[in-house]
Amino acid sequence: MNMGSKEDQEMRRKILAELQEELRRKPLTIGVVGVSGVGKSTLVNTMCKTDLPTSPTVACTREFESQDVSITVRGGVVEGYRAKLRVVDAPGLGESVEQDPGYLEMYRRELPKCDVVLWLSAARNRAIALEQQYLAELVGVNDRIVFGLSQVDLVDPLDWNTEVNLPSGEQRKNIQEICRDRSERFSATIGSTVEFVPVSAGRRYNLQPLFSALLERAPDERAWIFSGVKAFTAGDWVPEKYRGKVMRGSGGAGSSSKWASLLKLFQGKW
Ligand SMILES: Nc1nc2c(ncn2[C@@H]2O[C@H](COP(=O)(O)OP(=O)(O)OP(=O)(O)O)[C@@H](O)[C@H]2O)c(=O)[nH]1
Ligand SMILES: [Mg+2]
Repeated sequence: MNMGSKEDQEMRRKILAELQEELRRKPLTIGVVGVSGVGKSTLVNTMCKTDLPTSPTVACTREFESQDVSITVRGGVVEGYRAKLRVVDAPGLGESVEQDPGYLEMYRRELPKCDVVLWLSAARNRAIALEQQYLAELVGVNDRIVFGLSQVDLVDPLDWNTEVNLPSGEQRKNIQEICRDRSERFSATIGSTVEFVPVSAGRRYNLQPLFSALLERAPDERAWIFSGVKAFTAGDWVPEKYRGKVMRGSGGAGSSSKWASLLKLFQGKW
């Protein structure tokens, strides 16, 4: 017999109310940025199942485009709960000298609103001086950046293993080498350690590790919501101010096992 189920239900209701309130105030917001053509809109389309325009030939996105999506909690006692996630697709930097000042202005205005910034850099682009310049300029606007090495399916020798949907052995070595090299260069630019996550939106490759890296980079005061939609695992995901409220409201010194069971509420999935 489950002695604490009523209290558990009540506590769960309160936690969800807090979560919903915080998400209503400001959804989890991820900004996707980088130079033109690295595949920002394509990645957003893949993640959010949207239909943003993309182009194989010319610069495409002209404004910051916000997509609100729900990520559904899978598993646990609140299976089916939908948390709102905002993914913002940025125009590509470096499109032209005419456009750049305006785009940079937009970046300076929009990036502070993002919890996390996803900086995409195309695997095959070796001329990264321009990206380094933008990064040096924008890291002061929002430094919670995750770096994604995009379009890795286009790395030589172009023999993607379609059967298992993974890079071939040779490709994997080259991708690792590019990640290492790019990490080194970008680290030097911003003066702190950068690590690139290899991804391919086209092949839907490595999106989950990318998402996890984004969740981990969330600002401390919002990290509890991010971990809430990911998985309730540790006992400290709810900040004190909420925990106090929740525990008081539950009518007493809730047992640690009860609390632990509540921490398993969510198991978010992309
Ligand atoms: N092979 C491959 N092609 C990709 C991938 N991601 C994007 N592309 C292609 O790259 C081209 C540019 O993609 P976009 O998504 O428009 O790039 P963007 O960064 O949004 O470009 P701007 O809006 O101009 O800044 C398109 O032709 C995409 O189909 C990928 O993972 N693999
Ligand atoms: Mg675009």
